[in-house]
Amino acid sequence: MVPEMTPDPARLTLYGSFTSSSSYKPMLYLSLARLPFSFRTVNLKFGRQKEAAYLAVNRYGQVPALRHQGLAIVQSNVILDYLARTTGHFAGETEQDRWTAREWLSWEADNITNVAKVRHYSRFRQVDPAVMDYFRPLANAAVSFVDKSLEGRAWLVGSGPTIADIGCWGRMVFMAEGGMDIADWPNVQAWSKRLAALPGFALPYDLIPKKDTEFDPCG
Ligand SMILES: N[C@@H](CCC(=O)N[C@@H](CS)C(=O)NCC(=O)O)C(=O)O
Repeated sequence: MVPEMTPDPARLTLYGSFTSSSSYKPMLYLSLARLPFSFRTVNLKFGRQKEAAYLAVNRYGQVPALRHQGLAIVQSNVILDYLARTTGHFAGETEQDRWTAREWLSWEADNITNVAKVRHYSRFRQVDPAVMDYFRPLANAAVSFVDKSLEGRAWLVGSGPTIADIGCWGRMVFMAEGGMDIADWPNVQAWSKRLAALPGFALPYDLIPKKDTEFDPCG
């Protein structure tokens, strides 16, 4: 079924998919922020992301997408930035923190994406081993950089969780499905436990529904 394309403009409506780390990022934000929203599933297995109705929302033919107040916002990190700016959670305490959080999201898209690739090629698509030999060291290097950055600190930016943590963790969450053991990066592992202790936290398969759902945490 094609997801509903005429959502209530006043309500946050997120389009996403069950197995997608990019969808998990805004889902996690909304869950941690305890915000009400509508979830509309876009079934990647059936290619719904390439259908005209969805392409009208997200020209790249990918999940996620967010609709709100007549706007269509795509790219998971831009969605995180939008949510932080409009709903006021996890943006960062100071002006510098807010820019540093956005900087992490930009870095994430270049680097942690390699973790997603290793997971994708392990779980969804068989590739020549040479391809894995190329991406695995890049994935390891990205997680190692996060690990080093977390040395002696609880969160990537400032003194509390921000969209930087949600964006970076959200893309590396499936690392075990790519054969990457989080225990190899002790600071990352400790950080993931801090994230998991936040009210509203859930892992992707517990958080992202397989069908259209209304989330009303306060209702
Ligand atoms: N840069 C994009 C990446 C989005 C992305 O890769 N989405 C995947 C699922 S995680 C997707 O829709 N794949 C299906 C396709 O490309 O056809 C973002 O961060 O939103």
